[in-house]
Amino acid sequence: MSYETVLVAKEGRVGVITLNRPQALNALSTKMVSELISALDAFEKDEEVRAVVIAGNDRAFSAGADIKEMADMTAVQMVMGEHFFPLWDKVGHYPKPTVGAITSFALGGGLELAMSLDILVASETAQLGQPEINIGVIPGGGGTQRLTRAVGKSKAMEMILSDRRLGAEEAKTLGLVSRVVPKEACVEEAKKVAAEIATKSPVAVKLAKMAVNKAFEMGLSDGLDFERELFYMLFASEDAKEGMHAFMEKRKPDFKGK
Ligand code: DAK
Repeated sequence: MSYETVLVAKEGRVGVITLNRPQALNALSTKMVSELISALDAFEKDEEVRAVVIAGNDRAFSAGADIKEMADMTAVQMVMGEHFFPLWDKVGHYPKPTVGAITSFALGGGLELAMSLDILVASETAQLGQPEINIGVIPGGGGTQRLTRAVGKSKAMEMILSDRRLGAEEAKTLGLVSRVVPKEACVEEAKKVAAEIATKSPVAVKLAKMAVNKAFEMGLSDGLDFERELFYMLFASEDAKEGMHAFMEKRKPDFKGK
């Protein structure tokens, strides 16, 4: 399939989607989000793809929702789905592992998109923030919830109420991103993280991702029970047998996702 606003490539077992509206700092237009979701859907169905990288370009990961597109919309148009908003939650519910390459600005919906991914790699020059307050609105794509869980109340309040932005190192210290690398290495580093995950059992990866995400939704004892059930369930997979036997036979496992 060909797209206008995203670039799509497959590198071995890693699917790579590059947001590609550099002239608008990758502002999230309805078209771009639709194409992003359609590329994600294609990678979900593609058994060869075991992890997906979503990357920005030199100028931005994304500066948020396209303000020019959104400015004159009515609440009713939004409720009735005349925007990308109904598609939004698909990223957070994506079953395969996702790695974000925060090449530069991740602002507003750009940061919210990033926070819906599993692992974030940031460039040294990245700027992360929720500047919606400057245009008279609040985060609407998960920022008040995901950012607060990630960085705590005081820092989240400062960012959301006053547009205080985080640099990459501070974001790493707070746990919002997991690695910081030079700008030119950012996308490659994200691909490396994804490629490493792609060597593991896709069944175990999928269930591990589900279990970690539940940590944000369940109380501790329910979460522990949930984890235990998934752990037991994995003993029904061929991959778990393969992994343990490969260990005992001192060879590399060959995981088939079965
Ligand atoms: N929308 C549209 N165009 C944008 C844009 C944006 N968010 N950000 C940048 N651009 C465009 C600029 O208009 C400019 O275009 P031209 O004037 O050249 O045509 C071009 O990109 C370059 O931008 P600047 O000239 O401003 O570049 P600077 O380096 O001077 O500044 C900046 C970079 C990122 C600091 C600045 O552009 C900026 O402040 N941008 C706006 C950031 C922002 O306010 N983002 C939040 C938008 S609201 C939801 C899901 C998601 C959302 C809501 C609901 N649901 C599921 C319900 C998300 C909402 C948002 O993100």
